[in-house]
Amino acid sequence: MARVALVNLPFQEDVAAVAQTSVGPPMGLAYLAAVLREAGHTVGVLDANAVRRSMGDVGRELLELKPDVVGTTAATPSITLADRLGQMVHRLFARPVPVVVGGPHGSALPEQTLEQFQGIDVVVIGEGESIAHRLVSHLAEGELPLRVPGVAFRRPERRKNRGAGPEIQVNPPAPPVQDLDRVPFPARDLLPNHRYRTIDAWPTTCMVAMRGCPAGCRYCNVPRLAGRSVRRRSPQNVVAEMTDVSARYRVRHFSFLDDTFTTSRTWVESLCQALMASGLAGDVTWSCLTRPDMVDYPLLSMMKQAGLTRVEFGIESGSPAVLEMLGKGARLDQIREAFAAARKVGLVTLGFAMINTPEETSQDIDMTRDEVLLIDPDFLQLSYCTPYPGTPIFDYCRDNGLLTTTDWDEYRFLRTPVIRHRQLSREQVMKRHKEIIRGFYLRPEKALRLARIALSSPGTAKSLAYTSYLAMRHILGS
Ligand code: B12
Ligand code: SF4
Repeated sequence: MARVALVNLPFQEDVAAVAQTSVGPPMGLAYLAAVLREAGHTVGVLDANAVRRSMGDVGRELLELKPDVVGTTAATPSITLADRLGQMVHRLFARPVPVVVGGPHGSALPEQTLEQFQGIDVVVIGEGESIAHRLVSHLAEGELPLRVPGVAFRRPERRKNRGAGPEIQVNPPAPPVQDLDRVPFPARDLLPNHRYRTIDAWPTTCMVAMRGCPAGCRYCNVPRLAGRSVRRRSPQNVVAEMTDVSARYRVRHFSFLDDTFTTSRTWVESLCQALMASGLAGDVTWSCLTRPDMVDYPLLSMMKQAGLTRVEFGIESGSPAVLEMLGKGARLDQIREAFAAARKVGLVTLGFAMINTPEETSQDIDMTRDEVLLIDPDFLQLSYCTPYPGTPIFDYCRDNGLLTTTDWDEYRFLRTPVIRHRQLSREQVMKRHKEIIRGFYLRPEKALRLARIALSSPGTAKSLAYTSYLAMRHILGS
């Protein structure tokens, strides 16, 4: 059996900005740790992001752990950091220690990732639970994972062409786990649980109740990463995990990471009933993310009764033309109604919107500015539309000469626009971004509302005070 170190890279400093102030557990790595441990491997998880460790610290901890295999997860803007980790691991150990990278970037571009980043030995495409044990066993024995599905790796013994690099083998995809109840609960005992917070709750933790999304938003990686058919855990299985976690770690708030929590009304109703029957509903709170066209007042009321305190929806844009371009599939009236219903029910709301979408005009940006003020969610996360590899928007931007860079470090949606705007310069786009954020947050009624939310519980006050500090630093400083 192998010794496996799973590293959550220290990316937070780079992504921190307004409303990007939550620090959550690396759920993918925690699930893999549980599966590998169940199979008999020795696993350590180093959440360098939450405990604010530098790459140098990570190196020192790895030397102590002496792993046979190192794994990490990477979104597009952290893929170069994953490569740095790999290069460091290759230097640190005299024996070969393979470095495996999973997550959205490698899943979208497995071959290119291996060509571009020599620190990465194996890319995992899509979900890892069904193959992790086989993969690690092969690698720890010094064998290539020739017949393990869902992975890509170099074949040093085969050359692509004379003089060119080694051939890259991309294996057929691994079938996604169908019965999610059979996956063990994430190994939270290996995580620094007290470090996790969200915008309005601390301490908190995250939950994953389902995988996949039926929608087809053109800017989103999820349908390709996890499929368009939704697989759900049973409500009983979800409640069992929440009960266990709240007893063990005294966590009082759970953030569901599921992209579209309310795709099945029946499932949500059963979950709410199970939460109420278990007594958890009065004891813990939770938040979730969903589409505005998949909720209504009665459903949100029931969710509130079962402990829901915050709901997050995509607004995306105030321009119907942009919504159409993005393939959002939700209309402005539905978006407004969803926020109004959430407010009426008494929920805290967070809205996601973006500017600098392909072919967007300056007037479209005005419409988005006006729309977010009209809808007035409690929190707003305004990003630059970012074309992540593997999405239709990426292909569109590439094919129409709208990509300003393929330096993946720049693909941070709150920080840098990477789509060429046809009317505005990059500086003008960034100025518009700042204006909208300031116009939204720097209002007396907003300050009052946030103060009221802060007073709702000590955990909320603590987290919101910190969130406000970071937000103000960002709004006023940059
Ligand atoms: C939670 C989350 C975050 C959290 C991360 C918390 C943490 N500590 O890791 C925060 C808020 C910090 C975050 C930030 C960002 N995120 Co985010 N995030 C998500 C979200 C909603 C859920 C991720 C999750 O936990 N899923 C559940 C677990 C079980 O699945 P998983 O992580 O995919 O892991 C599985 C497989 O990928 C695989 N796997 C993954 N890693 C490994 C490693 C090994 C060794 C193996 C064998 C397998 C394996 O096996 C796992 C189990 O099946 C996803 C949407 C989604 N549905 O995936 C977006 C998503 C991943 N995020 C996205 C984006 C864009 C970002 C940001 C770039 C946004 C920004 N600020 O600019 C940053 C980048 C941060 C970074 N790493 O550099 C995009 C990724 C696009 C891309 N190509 O990069 C996604 C897909 C959302 C989307 N709609 O497109 N994010
Ligand atoms: S943005 Fe949300 S609703 Fe749209 S495809 Fe992605 S996960 Fe699904």
